Amino acid sequence: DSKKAGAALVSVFHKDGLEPVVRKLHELGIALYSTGGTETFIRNLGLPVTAVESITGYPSILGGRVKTLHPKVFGGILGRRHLDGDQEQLTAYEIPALDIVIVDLYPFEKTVAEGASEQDIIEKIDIGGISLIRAAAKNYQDVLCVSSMEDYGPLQELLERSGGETTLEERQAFAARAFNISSHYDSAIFNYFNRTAEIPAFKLSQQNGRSLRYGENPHQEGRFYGDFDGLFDQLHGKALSYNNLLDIDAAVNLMAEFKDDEPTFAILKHNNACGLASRPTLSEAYTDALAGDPVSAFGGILISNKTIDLATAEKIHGLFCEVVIAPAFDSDALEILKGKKNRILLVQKHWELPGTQIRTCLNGILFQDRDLKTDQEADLTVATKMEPSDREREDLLFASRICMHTKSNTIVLVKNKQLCASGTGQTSRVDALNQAIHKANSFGFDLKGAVMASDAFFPFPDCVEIAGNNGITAVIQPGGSIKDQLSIDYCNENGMSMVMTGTRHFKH
Ligand code: 93A
Repeated sequence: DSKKAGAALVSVFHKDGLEPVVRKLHELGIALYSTGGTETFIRNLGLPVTAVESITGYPSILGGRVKTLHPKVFGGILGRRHLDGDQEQLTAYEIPALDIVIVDLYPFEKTVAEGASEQDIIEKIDIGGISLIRAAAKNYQDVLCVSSMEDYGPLQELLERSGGETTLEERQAFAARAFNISSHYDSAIFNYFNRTAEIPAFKLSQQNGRSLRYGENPHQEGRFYGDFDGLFDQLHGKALSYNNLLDIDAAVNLMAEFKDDEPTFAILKHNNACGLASRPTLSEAYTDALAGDPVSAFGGILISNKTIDLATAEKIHGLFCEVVIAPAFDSDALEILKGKKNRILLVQKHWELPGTQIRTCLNGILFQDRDLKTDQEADLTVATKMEPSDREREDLLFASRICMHTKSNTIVLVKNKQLCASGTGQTSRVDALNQAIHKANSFGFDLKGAVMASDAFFPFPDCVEIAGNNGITAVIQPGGSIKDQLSIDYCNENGMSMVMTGTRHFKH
């Protein structure tokens, strides 16, 4: 089913990158047909090109709204090469067969994003281009459909390799991509018209033709719809997996809380922090983050709020880890970290995360605002006779920022801007606290003077009792239990302080 192309129709918005493609088409003896601006572009390269107007007998009319919408164009794309009837009609009406269609659509989404006027936005709804794409993709049996400037490169490679011949499989792959482009384009238009619509349109994210290495487990296929490249540059390492993405999401949300702090390093496993520390240098922050749980750190996700320098990279290199995320890497640091072939190195380009969260549920979709309510100094009400010290206040807010990004039920223990341990995803708050204390002790932390954060209120005074017995001196929690007073009484009788925030931070 290999086919040699005779003619190509080229109608593209973005002309950059087009030159080598049209030069190659010409070199291969493939005739070029084109529209207005694209035709001028090709002619200026000194290549022969036929204007679509000379096939249709119509000029571009209505300010360019109707350029290619004509049976003489669409007939040449949709005609089935193996049907005698179709071929007879193409001959009878003098319709030239178009075997390759190259389109790059009007940039509708970009125009909306730039805040253009209603009129400008409406004019950027491509009608002819999208029809060309749909027609060419529908007739993939005979026609190769190139549906965006991102496919100029793959087309070029194909032409170099095959001399203008394409296989059915190749044409089908380009057609699949074309329908992804066209459906995404129409979804974007729908979202613009339906401005109350909350569910955005996502594009399938592809790396080397595949979306993800695999799903949650290797026997599960996985795909990611979204704009990974908008947030990250991958500098090194293997393709991402489903779990990598979930961990990366947890990591960037957590580190966003510390983006303006002194150097801060976090290590995550299974979407939860197992180490986090803020220090005068990043290298110290890394060491003290790792000390939080050097066992869990194996195979973890590392993230920092500052450029990774050589000293930090040398330390990281000794650890087996899946992903390292940072706003930048010093070149000598990068050299070292690239020493492990599979290690995924990501530059995080910005901190703007979507204000909404979407997940599937019972064959439907759950939708909510992201929890952006970070507890601040001004939100704290001291409930006890004892006031927390300045150092404790700082640690309490530090702990609450980790707490809001840890799976419920959770208790987070912090001392001197270092995560000592947390209990994560437990079915009872007492279990979460006991897990945290056990972990902290096993890694050699002295909890005397440590602080405790809880994602939700204490229904009973048992947690503060256990905390007090283990040397913890200050507590931060939302408050709001009918038995709050029992916890407050215990703190008052045992020289502990407690602050209420009024904000629950469940994370399920
Ligand atoms: O206004 S349109 O929807 N009407 C058309 O008939 C048509 N045909 C191609 N826009 C149309 N196009 C688009 O024009 C293509 O998708 C491409 O983005 C652009 C190329 O125009 P030019 O070659 O004049 O730069």
